[in-house]
Amino acid sequence: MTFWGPDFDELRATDPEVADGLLVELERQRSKLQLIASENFASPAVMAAQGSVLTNKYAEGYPGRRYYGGCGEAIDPIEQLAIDRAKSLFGAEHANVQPHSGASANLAVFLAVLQPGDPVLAMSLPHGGHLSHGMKVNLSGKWFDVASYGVREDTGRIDMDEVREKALAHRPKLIIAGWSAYQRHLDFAAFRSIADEVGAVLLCDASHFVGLVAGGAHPSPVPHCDIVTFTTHKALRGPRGAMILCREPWAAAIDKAVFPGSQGGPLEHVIAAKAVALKEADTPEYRAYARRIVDDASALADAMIGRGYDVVSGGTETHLFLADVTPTGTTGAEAEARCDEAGIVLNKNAIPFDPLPPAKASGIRIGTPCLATQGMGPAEMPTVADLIDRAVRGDEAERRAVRAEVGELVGRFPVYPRPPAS
Ligand code: DSN
Repeated sequence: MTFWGPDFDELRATDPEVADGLLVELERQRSKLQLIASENFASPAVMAAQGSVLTNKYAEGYPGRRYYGGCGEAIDPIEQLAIDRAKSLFGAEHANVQPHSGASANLAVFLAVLQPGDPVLAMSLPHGGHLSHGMKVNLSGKWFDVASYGVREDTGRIDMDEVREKALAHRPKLIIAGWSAYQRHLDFAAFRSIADEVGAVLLCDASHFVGLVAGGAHPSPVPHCDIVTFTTHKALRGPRGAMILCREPWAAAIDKAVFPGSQGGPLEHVIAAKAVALKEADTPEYRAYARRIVDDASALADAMIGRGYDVVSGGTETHLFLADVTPTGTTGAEAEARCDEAGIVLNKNAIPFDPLPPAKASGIRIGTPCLATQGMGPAEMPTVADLIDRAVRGDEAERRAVRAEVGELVGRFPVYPRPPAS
């Protein structure tokens, strides 16, 4: 059978502007150092599933119970494969693979668990939480009564006694464990015990670290939590999207909250790509990859500390860390811009108790999932730290020199390799 799928020549003929943009982005990803902690390079197999005829199919409902004909031959088996692989990989009782994004997954959980105005306890955004965990201008902050916990100023770590005190005072109906900028393992057992003490449902938003969990390089929240949400495109290296795992008693409510509660037709091409990513994650190669991400992050954090940066909590156990750039006389925003000029892509980030507004911020967030996908190991991390440091502290000429060295480094660890010149 001839495969009918993405045809770049066809795109170039039909829409050269979009085709050119795509090539520019491919070159940007290939030629710079990608240190954004929430990004990765999806495999050709993941992208082939995503860029397929599955995009043409409506499939509202779930496998075996759809509101459209034509789902039985391929759509149902593929979605069921994704569900079964997710349950098996994470040891979960139930999986819903339809959420379009992490925020959509969290929204579905709120719909399943909460009524408007209900009390919620979640990590504060300025301390590393996520906007969908109760930020004032987000739906979660507008519709629920959200109290927040944070990290201790002296340790940079979450204090579970403080979480318990806040839970006893606020009596949340839902407690959210999870973050987008924190470098330590969460104490899932302690969260469970607090949730039980106050009668709360325990949700873990594992978006950032679920790829490490899949590879056995991070403790799993699944045995401790009622519900776990996560995006599939970070360290897990799947397509842009999300999933929800839950205990069986929550299964019907979660499925109903995703569809028809908060979404319509599922993106079956993305679900197919999620299935591929889950298969890729269930391999010894992926487990070695997950370990390398953590080893790289730890080595890079140590190398940054050695160059005078204050790393929040003094190091990392995950795929990322926050480095305070104040000792260099810059802000996070300036450091981000200087790094970009030198071919190093990262993001400014508030550090806990940051005196600067978020648009400036005192820190930068550095993650290693992309570097590890390229095959860089701890041995390369002192070089990466040196390039970041010189980009941040140096002048324009220095940044030009760094740009050239970045090109040389990524040339030795190519991602999406170029075909040989003909
Ligand atoms: N925006 C993602 C991040 O960069 O952490 C989280 O949604």
